[in-house]
Amino acid sequence: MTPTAAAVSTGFRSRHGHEPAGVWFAPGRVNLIGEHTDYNDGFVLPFALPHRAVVAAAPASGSGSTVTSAQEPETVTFSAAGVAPGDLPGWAGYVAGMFWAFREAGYPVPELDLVLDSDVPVGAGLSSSAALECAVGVALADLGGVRVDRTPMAVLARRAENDFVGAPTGGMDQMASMHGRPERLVFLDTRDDAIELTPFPLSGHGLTLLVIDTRAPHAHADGQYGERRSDCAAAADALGVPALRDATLEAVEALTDDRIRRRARHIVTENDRVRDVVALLAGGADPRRIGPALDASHASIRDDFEITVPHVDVAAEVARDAGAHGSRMTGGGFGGCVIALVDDADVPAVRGAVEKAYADRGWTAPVTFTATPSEGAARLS
Ligand code: GAF
Repeated sequence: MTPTAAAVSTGFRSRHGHEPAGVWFAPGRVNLIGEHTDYNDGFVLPFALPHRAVVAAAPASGSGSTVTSAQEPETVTFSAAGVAPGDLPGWAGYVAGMFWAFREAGYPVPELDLVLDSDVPVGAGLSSSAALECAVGVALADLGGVRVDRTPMAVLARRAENDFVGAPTGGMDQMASMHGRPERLVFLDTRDDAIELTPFPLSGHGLTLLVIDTRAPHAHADGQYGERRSDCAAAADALGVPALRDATLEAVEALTDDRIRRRARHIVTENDRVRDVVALLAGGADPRRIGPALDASHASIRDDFEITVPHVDVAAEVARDAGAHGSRMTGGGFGGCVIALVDDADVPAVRGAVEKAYADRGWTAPVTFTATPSEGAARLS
C-alpha cells in the first residue's frame, strides 16, 4: 500500500516522540522504452509510478543522523558531516549517499532524523533506489534551506548511486523520479538532460499498461550491467565516436567483433525506436500504434543486448499472444518486470495467461499491477 504522509508521520512520532518537520516523497519509475541508452548519451522514455518512497524528517535530536525504514529491522546512524563512500553497505547507503553528494556539491548538510517507508518493489527494476535517493534529497534541500531544481537534484542522486553506493548506472531513473507528471512520459535526451513531457493518454483510449513483476532475481551491481557498459564503450571506441548516440547503423554493421556489433546495434536501433514512439505520441496517434516498437525493443534486448532471462521472455511473449499490443522487459535486466500495453477488456485474459504459463513451468506466480504516469518528487506535508 502507498505510504501516506500521516502514516509516516505517525511512525516518526512513535520513534522520536515529536512531530517531523515535514514529509517528502519520490516515486519509482517504469521505462516505456529506451533501455541501456542512458549511458550512451541516448534517449529514454520513462514515467513516474504511483509507487513511492516517503520520508518524514526533522533536525536530529542527537549529535549524528539516524535513519529508520519500515522495510528494515535496524536503525542506522551516520554522521552527515563525515560519512564517506564505503562507510555504509546496503539500503542506508542510498540515504547517506545523498548527504555525501550534497556535501560534495557544497550545500549545507544538517544532521537529520529520518523515518522512511516505501511501496516501490525492491529488486524489480522499478528504481526503488532512485526513489529513496530523491525523497531524501528533497527533504535535505528543504531542511538545509537551499533550493535545488529537479535536474540538479537528479544529478546529485545519480552521484550518490554511482560514487557512494558504487552502482555504475546512467541517470534515467533519478530524472524520471524528479520530473514525473500525471499522464506524461519523461522524454529525456541524456546528452544534455533536455526533457520533453510527452502525452500518454491511456485511459482515453481504453488502454492499460500492465506491469508484470516476474519475481525473477535482479541486480545492477552484479557485474553484468558494468560489462554492457564496457561493451558499449568498446564499440564507441572502435567506431571513433564520442558515444554510441553518434554512431550510424551502417558503421555498426561493419564492426568485426560479433558481440560488440550486437551491443552497439541494440543502442542505435533503440534510440530510433524511442524517437519513433515519441513522434507517434506527440503527434496524437492512438497509443496502440507504439506496440510494434515495444516488441522490437524486447527482441533487441533479448537477442543483441542479451539482458533478458527466461522468466521475462515468457511473460513478454505470452502477454503478446494473449492480446497485448506490445510488451517488453523494462529496466536494467536479468529479471525484473515486463510491461504490456493491453486493451482494458483484455487485462484479465493477459494476466491469466501469464499466470498460467508460470504455473505450468513451476515458477513462482508473477505479481501484476496497472501503472499510471504519476507525479515526481515533492513535499507532502
Ligand atoms: C538501470 C539503470 F539504473 C539506468 O540508468 C538504466 O541504464 C537502466 O538500468 C537500463 O535502461 O535502471
